[in-house]
Amino acid sequence: MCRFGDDREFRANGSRDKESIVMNVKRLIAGLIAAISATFGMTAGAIAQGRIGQPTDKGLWLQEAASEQAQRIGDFNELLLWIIAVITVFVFALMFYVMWRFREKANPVPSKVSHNTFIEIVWTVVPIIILVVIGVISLPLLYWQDQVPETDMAINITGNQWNWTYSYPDHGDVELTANVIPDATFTNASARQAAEAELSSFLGWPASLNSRLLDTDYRLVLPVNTKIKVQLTASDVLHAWTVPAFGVKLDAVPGRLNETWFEVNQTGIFYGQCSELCGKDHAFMPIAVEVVSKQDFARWVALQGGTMTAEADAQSVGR
Ligand SMILES: [Cu+2]
Repeated sequence: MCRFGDDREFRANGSRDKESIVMNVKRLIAGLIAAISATFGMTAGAIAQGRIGQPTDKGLWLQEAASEQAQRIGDFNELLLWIIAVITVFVFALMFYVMWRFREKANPVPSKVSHNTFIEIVWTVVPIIILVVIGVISLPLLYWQDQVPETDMAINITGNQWNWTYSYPDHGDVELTANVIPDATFTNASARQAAEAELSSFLGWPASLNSRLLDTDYRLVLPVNTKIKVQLTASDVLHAWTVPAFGVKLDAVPGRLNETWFEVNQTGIFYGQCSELCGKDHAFMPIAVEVVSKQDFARWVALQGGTMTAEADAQSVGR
C-alpha cells in the first residue's frame, strides 16, 4: 500500500489544488485592478462629492485642500502614488516574466550566470534617480512648511487632557476652550438646540452642529486669506493639533513651543482631531475651526471684547 494513501486521490487533490491556485491568482488580479482603478479613477469623484473640512462616508483620498500646504502635500502624495504604482507594476511584470521565461521545463540546464555588470549598474542608478526626484520635491516642501514667514496674526494653542485652549495674543488676549459635543446632545433635540444656541451666541451668527465626535462647544474662529502663525504647546501630556484640510499636523509638547503657519483660502468649517495618543479621552478632543471673512472675524473679535491690532485692522478692511 502506498504510504501517501490512495494514489488516485492524491492526483485528484493535486489538480484541485491547481484549480484553487488559479482561482486565487484570478481573484488577486481582479482585486489589484479594482484597487488601482478605485485609487486613480475615483480620486476626482471623491473630491467632487467631498464635504470640505471633514471626512465623508466611503470617501477615498485626502480631504479637499483649503490651504496651499494641503494642496502641495496632496499633489506630492499623488505623484508618489504614481511612482509607487509604476514600480509595483514593473516588479510584478518582471517577476511573472522571469517565472515563465526561466521555468524548469523550458530550461532543463540552469544558467550559471552569477552577475551582470550592466544590470547591476542599472538597478543601482535607477533607484537613486527615483529617490533624488522625490527628495528634490519633498525637501523644499518640508522646509517651506517649517519656516514661518511674516505672518498677519498669531494664535496660541494649548492641548489639555482633553480639550484645546485657543488664545489670540494679537487681539487683546481673547481666549476660549473648546470641548467635544457629547453624543447625548446629538440624540436629544432640546440639548442639541441649546448647544447650537450657545454656539451661535458665541460666534455672533447662526451655527449648527454637523458631526458627532468632530463638533465642539466653541470653535476656533479665523479670518480667510490671512497668514496665521500657530504657537503650540501642551499643559499635561503630548497631543497633536491636526487639521487635514489645512495640511497641518504638529505635536503639542509640554514645556516646549512648536511653531507652524498656514493660510486658509476659503471660508467654511474645518474639522480635525488630536493625533497623538494622550489618554483615555484622546478620541474626544476634536478640533473645529470656523474660517470667516476678515470683516466677520473683526466683528467676532469685537463680540469677544478683543481688539484688532493696527495691522490686523488694515487687513480686515481689505487695505
Ligand atoms: Cu490629545
